[in-house]
Amino acid sequence: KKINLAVVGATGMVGRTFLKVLEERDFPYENLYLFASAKSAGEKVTCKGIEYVVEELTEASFDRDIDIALFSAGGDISKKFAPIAASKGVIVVDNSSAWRMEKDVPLVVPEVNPQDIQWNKGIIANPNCSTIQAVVALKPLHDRYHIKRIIYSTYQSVSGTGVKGVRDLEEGLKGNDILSAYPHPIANNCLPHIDVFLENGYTKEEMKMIEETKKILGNYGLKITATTVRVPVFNSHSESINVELEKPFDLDEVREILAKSPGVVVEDDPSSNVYPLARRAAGTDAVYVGRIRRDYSIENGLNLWVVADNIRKGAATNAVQIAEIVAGSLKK
Ligand code: 2RA
Repeated sequence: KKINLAVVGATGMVGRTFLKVLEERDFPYENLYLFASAKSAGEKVTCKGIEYVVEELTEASFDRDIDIALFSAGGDISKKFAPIAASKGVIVVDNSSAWRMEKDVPLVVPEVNPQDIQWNKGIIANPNCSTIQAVVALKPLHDRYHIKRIIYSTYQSVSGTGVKGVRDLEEGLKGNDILSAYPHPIANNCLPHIDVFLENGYTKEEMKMIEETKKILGNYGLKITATTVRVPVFNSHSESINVELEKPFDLDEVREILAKSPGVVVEDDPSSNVYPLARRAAGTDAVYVGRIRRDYSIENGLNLWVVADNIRKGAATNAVQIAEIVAGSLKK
């Protein structure tokens, strides 16, 4: 049976990248339905050489033969419409944070915990971009050496905030400090403020990385802290990750394990100025790992520098990979 696929939020930055990735990977859909807000309805979008007219998303949108729906239209739309789609037998892959921590919603990175897809009840959640790239790098090390503690420090691009963030940086670099996405100018600045601040002094982004990592690695005992920072970079998130492992390790073995891990590219030769770079990662789907070195301040400590395109592997490609696994299971 060929798959009928819907994309909700088809005109947004991630939505458009969904279509690009579906085309690049020749996703096996027979029919494609594109939905967006009333404001964007009527827009024409092309995928695999065919032009589609974007429809307004309504409660009746799923009253047709749709097997899988990719959502990237914000948490409110997912909160309301994902259950409606699921109630009609659609399997939803949701890029918003609305459902990620629900106990009967698998939170999935295909290279890390694909098996969790099997217990979905109609909604599968795509993790936060900064979490996805981190767990792709950490999973092989967790399997081999068992992680005790993680310290995340991130350097996140403005595309994580969509077109508003990109515009703030574009204008800021021209000396026009508009504040549409951020409370302070982002040009020539670093903002330790992604999403909103919580009672505990952390931001929602920091708590997402902490809680989502535990759920995806299936270990709620992990000790994790995070500082997430917006930097004046257009695309790709860069992350300094410090891990304390249970078991002793040999650096060459760590490099070898990472180089063989699914979705990982090791770029680690500082003597030739080789380490992961945001500009090189942009537009690709790999998670790049470098600056692999021992943390001599603790026993079995390791430092990594991890970079990935936050719109592709951090959102669109990860969701399409999940949909490919779901499609494969439906076709049997
Ligand atoms: C950000 N990770 O970078 C968040 C949401 N995409 O803004």
